[in-house]
Amino acid sequence: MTTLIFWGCLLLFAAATLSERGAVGADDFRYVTGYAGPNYTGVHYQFTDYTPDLSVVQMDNTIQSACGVGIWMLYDTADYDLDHAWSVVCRYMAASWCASMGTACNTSSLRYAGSPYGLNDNYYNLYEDTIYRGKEFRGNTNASDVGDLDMDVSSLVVTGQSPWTFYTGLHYTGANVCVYPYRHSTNNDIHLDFAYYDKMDYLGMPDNSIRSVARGCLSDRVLGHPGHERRGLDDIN
Ligand SMILES: *[C@@H]1O[C@H](CO)[C@@H](O)[C@H](O)[C@H]1NC(C)=O
Ligand SMILES: *[C@@H]1O[C@H](CO)[C@@H](O)[C@H](O)[C@H]1NC(C)=O
Ligand SMILES: *[C@@H]1O[C@H](CO)[C@@H](O)[C@H](O)[C@H]1NC(C)=O
Ligand SMILES: [Ca+2]
Ligand SMILES: [Ca+2]
Repeated sequence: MTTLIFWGCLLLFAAATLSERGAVGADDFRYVTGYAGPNYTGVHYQFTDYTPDLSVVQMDNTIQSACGVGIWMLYDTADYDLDHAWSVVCRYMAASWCASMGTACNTSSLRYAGSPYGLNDNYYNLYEDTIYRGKEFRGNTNASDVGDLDMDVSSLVVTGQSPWTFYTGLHYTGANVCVYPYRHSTNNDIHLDFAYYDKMDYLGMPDNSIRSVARGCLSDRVLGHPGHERRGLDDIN
Protein backbone atom coordinates (compact mmCIF):
# COMPACT_ATOMS: atom_id res chain seq x y z
CA MET A 1 0.00 0.00 0.00
CA THR A 2 1.27 3.38 -0.90
CA THR A 3 -0.01 6.37 0.93
CA LEU A 4 0.66 9.93 0.02
CA ILE A 5 -0.18 13.07 1.85
CA PHE A 6 -0.45 16.39 0.21
CA TRP A 7 0.00 19.19 2.63
CA GLY A 8 -2.35 21.96 1.89
CA CYS A 9 -0.98 25.24 0.81
CA LEU A 10 -2.71 27.31 3.40
CA LEU A 11 -3.56 30.83 2.55
CA LEU A 12 -5.62 33.32 4.35
CA PHE A 13 -8.35 34.80 2.31
CA ALA A 14 -10.03 38.07 2.89
CA ALA A 15 -13.27 38.58 4.72
CA ALA A 16 -14.70 40.00 1.51
CA THR A 17 -14.15 36.66 -0.15
CA LEU A 18 -15.87 34.96 2.73
CA SER A 19 -19.03 37.01 2.43
CA GLU A 20 -19.00 36.60 -1.32
CA ARG A 21 -19.22 32.88 -0.73
CA GLY A 22 -22.22 33.36 1.52
CA ALA A 23 -20.42 32.19 4.61
CA VAL A 24 -21.20 35.18 6.76
CA GLY A 25 -23.07 34.51 9.93
CA ALA A 26 -21.88 32.29 12.73
CA ASP A 27 -18.15 32.51 13.21
CA ASP A 28 -17.96 28.81 13.55
CA PHE A 29 -19.74 27.86 10.36
CA ARG A 30 -17.67 24.99 9.05
CA TYR A 31 -17.66 24.25 5.34
CA VAL A 32 -15.55 23.48 2.35
CA THR A 33 -16.36 24.69 -1.13
CA GLY A 34 -14.91 22.55 -3.89
CA TYR A 35 -14.39 24.02 -7.37
CA ALA A 36 -14.08 22.11 -10.62
CA GLY A 37 -11.62 24.66 -11.96
CA PRO A 38 -8.27 25.96 -10.74
CA ASN A 39 -8.05 29.12 -8.65
CA TYR A 40 -11.59 28.84 -7.27
CA THR A 41 -13.38 28.93 -10.58
CA GLY A 42 -15.91 26.77 -12.34
CA VAL A 43 -18.69 24.60 -11.06
CA HIS A 44 -18.62 24.45 -7.30
CA TYR A 45 -20.37 22.87 -4.39
CA GLN A 46 -20.39 23.77 -0.73
CA PHE A 47 -20.05 20.83 1.64
CA THR A 48 -20.92 21.19 5.31
CA ASP A 49 -20.93 17.57 6.40
CA TYR A 50 -19.32 14.19 5.93
CA THR A 51 -19.65 13.19 2.28
CA PRO A 52 -18.67 9.57 1.64
CA ASP A 53 -19.30 9.68 -2.10
CA LEU A 54 -18.87 12.86 -4.13
CA SER A 55 -20.55 11.35 -7.18
CA VAL A 56 -23.84 12.03 -5.41
CA VAL A 57 -23.28 15.73 -6.07
CA GLN A 58 -21.56 15.17 -9.44
CA MET A 59 -18.18 16.16 -8.02
CA ASP A 60 -16.32 12.84 -8.07
CA ASN A 61 -12.67 13.36 -9.06
CA THR A 62 -13.62 16.90 -9.98
CA ILE A 63 -12.34 19.24 -7.28
CA GLN A 64 -9.30 21.19 -8.43
CA SER A 65 -9.38 23.98 -5.89
CA ALA A 66 -11.15 24.54 -2.61
CA CYS A 67 -11.68 27.03 0.16
CA GLY A 68 -12.81 26.05 3.61
CA VAL A 69 -13.21 26.81 7.27
CA GLY A 70 -11.94 24.23 9.74
CA ILE A 71 -10.23 20.87 9.43
CA TRP A 72 -11.09 18.90 6.32
CA MET A 73 -9.69 15.73 4.79
CA LEU A 74 -10.17 14.95 1.09
CA TYR A 75 -9.75 11.32 0.09
CA ASP A 76 -8.90 9.81 -3.25
CA THR A 77 -11.23 6.87 -2.63
CA ALA A 78 -14.90 6.83 -1.63
CA ASP A 79 -15.80 6.12 2.00
CA TYR A 80 -12.65 7.72 3.41
CA ASP A 81 -10.53 4.80 2.29
CA LEU A 82 -12.42 2.29 4.42
CA ASP A 83 -11.27 -0.37 1.97
CA HIS A 84 -7.64 0.34 2.76
CA ALA A 85 -7.00 0.91 -0.90
CA TRP A 86 -4.15 2.86 -2.34
CA SER A 87 -4.93 6.28 -1.10
CA VAL A 88 -4.12 9.93 -1.34
CA VAL A 89 -5.33 12.12 1.49
CA CYS A 90 -5.23 15.88 1.19
CA ARG A 91 -5.79 17.53 4.53
CA TYR A 92 -6.37 21.17 5.28
CA MET A 93 -6.29 22.40 8.83
CA ALA A 94 -6.84 26.07 9.57
CA ALA A 95 -9.46 28.54 10.73
CA SER A 96 -9.89 29.30 7.05
CA TRP A 97 -7.91 28.22 4.04
CA CYS A 98 -7.81 27.99 0.26
CA ALA A 99 -5.87 25.52 -1.83
CA SER A 100 -5.49 25.08 -5.56
CA MET A 101 -4.48 21.43 -5.66
CA GLY A 102 -5.20 20.63 -9.31
CA THR A 103 -5.67 16.91 -9.82
CA ALA A 104 -3.45 15.94 -6.90
CA CYS A 105 -6.24 14.83 -4.59
CA ASN A 106 -8.65 13.23 -7.06
CA THR A 107 -11.23 13.63 -4.34
CA SER A 108 -13.97 10.99 -4.07
CA SER A 109 -14.96 11.52 -0.42
CA LEU A 110 -14.41 14.14 2.25
CA ARG A 111 -15.08 14.75 5.91
CA TYR A 112 -14.14 17.13 8.68
CA ALA A 113 -12.50 16.59 12.04
CA GLY A 114 -13.75 18.29 15.17
CA SER A 115 -17.06 18.72 16.92
CA PRO A 116 -20.30 18.59 14.93
CA TYR A 117 -21.64 21.22 17.35
CA GLY A 118 -19.09 24.01 17.03
CA LEU A 119 -15.89 24.60 15.12
CA ASN A 120 -13.71 24.99 18.20
CA ASP A 121 -15.58 22.84 20.71
CA ASN A 122 -13.61 20.29 22.70
CA TYR A 123 -13.47 17.10 20.71
CA TYR A 124 -11.37 14.15 19.61
CA ASN A 125 -11.40 12.06 16.44
CA LEU A 126 -9.68 8.69 16.37
CA TYR A 127 -9.09 6.89 13.07
CA GLU A 128 -8.60 3.29 12.12
CA ASP A 129 -5.79 4.01 9.67
CA THR A 130 -2.92 6.44 9.43
CA ILE A 131 -3.60 9.92 8.06
CA TYR A 132 -7.23 9.96 9.18
CA ARG A 133 -8.41 7.12 6.98
CA GLY A 134 -10.98 4.43 7.60
CA LYS A 135 -13.46 4.03 10.42
CA GLU A 136 -13.67 6.60 13.16
CA PHE A 137 -14.42 6.84 16.86
CA ARG A 138 -15.12 10.38 17.99
CA GLY A 139 -16.53 12.24 20.93
CA ASN A 140 -16.44 14.97 23.53
CA THR A 141 -16.62 12.87 26.68
CA ASN A 142 -14.63 10.20 28.46
CA ALA A 143 -14.71 6.83 26.76
CA SER A 144 -13.86 3.76 28.82
CA ASP A 145 -13.51 1.94 25.52
CA VAL A 146 -13.27 3.14 21.93
CA GLY A 147 -15.84 0.80 20.40
CA ASP A 148 -14.97 -0.64 17.02
CA LEU A 149 -11.58 1.01 17.11
CA ASP A 150 -10.43 -1.00 20.11
CA MET A 151 -6.73 -1.65 19.54
CA ASP A 152 -7.00 -0.22 16.06
CA VAL A 153 -6.37 3.54 16.37
CA SER A 154 -3.67 4.71 13.96
CA SER A 155 -4.11 8.51 13.81
CA LEU A 156 -5.99 11.23 15.65
CA VAL A 157 -7.05 14.86 15.85
CA VAL A 158 -7.99 16.91 18.93
CA THR A 159 -9.67 20.32 18.84
CA GLY A 160 -10.79 22.97 21.29
CA GLN A 161 -9.30 24.00 24.62
CA SER A 162 -9.26 20.77 26.55
CA PRO A 163 -6.37 18.32 26.59
CA TRP A 164 -7.21 14.62 26.32
CA THR A 165 -5.48 11.60 27.78
CA PHE A 166 -5.21 8.44 25.72
CA TYR A 167 -4.69 5.06 27.38
CA THR A 168 -3.48 1.67 26.18
CA GLY A 169 -5.86 -0.06 28.61
CA LEU A 170 -9.62 -0.14 28.95
CA HIS A 171 -11.13 2.09 31.68
CA TYR A 172 -8.26 4.58 31.74
CA THR A 173 -5.50 2.13 32.56
CA GLY A 174 -2.17 1.24 31.02
CA ALA A 175 0.39 3.46 29.35
CA ASN A 176 -0.92 6.93 28.65
CA VAL A 177 -0.21 10.24 27.01
CA CYS A 178 -1.81 13.66 27.33
CA VAL A 179 -2.33 15.69 24.18
CA TYR A 180 -3.08 19.41 24.08
CA PRO A 181 -4.68 21.06 21.04
CA TYR A 182 -1.67 23.37 21.09
CA ARG A 183 -1.79 24.72 17.55
CA HIS A 184 -3.78 27.82 16.99
CA SER A 185 -5.16 29.20 13.76
CA THR A 186 -7.16 32.37 13.50
CA ASN A 187 -8.76 34.44 10.79
CA ASN A 188 -10.80 37.46 11.81
CA ASP A 189 -13.22 36.10 14.38
CA ILE A 190 -12.68 32.47 13.54
CA HIS A 191 -10.47 30.58 15.98
CA LEU A 192 -9.33 27.02 15.87
CA ASP A 193 -7.18 25.18 18.42
CA PHE A 194 -6.06 21.75 17.38
CA ALA A 195 -3.36 19.11 17.17
CA TYR A 196 -3.04 16.25 14.75
CA TYR A 197 -1.03 13.04 14.63
CA ASP A 198 -0.78 11.29 11.27
CA LYS A 199 0.41 8.14 12.95
CA MET A 200 0.94 6.86 16.44
CA ASP A 201 4.74 7.08 16.26
CA TYR A 202 4.35 10.81 16.57
CA LEU A 203 2.49 10.29 19.84
CA GLY A 204 5.13 7.90 21.09
CA MET A 205 2.50 5.16 21.36
CA PRO A 206 2.51 1.80 19.56
CA ASP A 207 0.19 1.61 16.56
CA ASN A 208 -3.19 0.06 17.39
CA SER A 209 -2.76 0.42 21.14
CA ILE A 210 -5.29 3.00 22.34
CA ARG A 211 -8.24 1.56 24.27
CA SER A 212 -9.73 4.45 26.29
CA VAL A 213 -9.84 8.25 26.44
CA ALA A 214 -10.33 10.72 29.31
CA ARG A 215 -10.80 14.44 29.23
CA GLY A 216 -8.05 16.39 30.95
CA CYS A 217 -4.31 16.02 31.24
CA LEU A 218 -3.93 12.96 33.43
CA SER A 219 -0.58 11.67 32.26
CA ASP A 220 3.04 12.43 33.09
CA ARG A 221 3.76 12.45 29.40
CA VAL A 222 2.43 15.67 27.89
CA LEU A 223 2.48 16.58 24.21
CA GLY A 224 2.01 20.13 23.04
CA HIS A 225 2.23 21.99 26.31
CA PRO A 226 -0.32 24.78 26.61
CA GLY A 227 2.63 27.02 27.48
CA HIS A 228 3.55 26.97 23.79
CA GLU A 229 2.90 30.40 22.45
CA ARG A 230 0.00 30.45 20.04
CA ARG A 231 1.90 30.81 16.85
CA GLY A 232 -0.68 31.48 14.18
CA LEU A 233 -0.93 30.17 10.69
CA ASP A 234 2.74 29.67 9.95
CA ASP A 235 2.73 26.93 12.54
CA ILE A 236 0.34 24.84 10.52
CA ASN A 237 2.70 23.59 7.92
C1 LIG B 1 -3.90 30.60 -10.72
O1 LIG B 1 -3.55 31.86 -10.19
C2 LIG B 1 -2.15 32.07 -10.11
C3 LIG B 1 -1.89 33.37 -9.39
O2 LIG B 1 -2.73 34.39 -9.86
C4 LIG B 1 -1.57 32.05 -11.54
O3 LIG B 1 -0.18 32.22 -11.46
C5 LIG B 1 -1.89 30.72 -12.17
O4 LIG B 1 -1.45 30.70 -13.51
C6 LIG B 1 -3.38 30.44 -12.12
N1 LIG B 1 -3.60 29.07 -12.60
C7 LIG B 1 -4.48 28.78 -13.52
C8 LIG B 1 -4.53 27.37 -13.95
O5 LIG B 1 -5.23 29.62 -14.02
C1 LIG C 1 -8.67 9.33 -9.94
O1 LIG C 1 -9.53 8.33 -9.41
C2 LIG C 1 -10.20 7.55 -10.38
C3 LIG C 1 -11.14 6.62 -9.67
O2 LIG C 1 -11.49 7.04 -8.40
C4 LIG C 1 -9.18 6.82 -11.23
O3 LIG C 1 -9.84 6.11 -12.23
C5 LIG C 1 -8.19 7.80 -11.84
O4 LIG C 1 -7.16 7.08 -12.50
C6 LIG C 1 -7.57 8.67 -10.75
N1 LIG C 1 -6.70 9.66 -11.35
C7 LIG C 1 -5.51 9.96 -10.85
C8 LIG C 1 -4.77 11.05 -11.56
O5 LIG C 1 -5.03 9.39 -9.89
C1 LIG D 1 -13.35 11.86 32.93
O1 LIG D 1 -12.26 11.18 33.45
C2 LIG D 1 -11.47 11.94 34.33
C3 LIG D 1 -10.30 11.09 34.73
O2 LIG D 1 -10.69 9.83 35.15
C4 LIG D 1 -12.28 12.39 35.53
O3 LIG D 1 -11.51 13.22 36.35
C5 LIG D 1 -13.50 13.14 35.04
O4 LIG D 1 -14.32 13.43 36.13
C6 LIG D 1 -14.27 12.31 34.03
N1 LIG D 1 -15.33 13.10 33.50
C7 LIG D 1 -16.55 12.61 33.34
C8 LIG D 1 -17.54 13.55 32.75
O5 LIG D 1 -16.84 11.47 33.66
CA1 LIG E 1 -10.83 9.38 -6.67
CA1 LIG F 1 -5.20 0.70 12.76
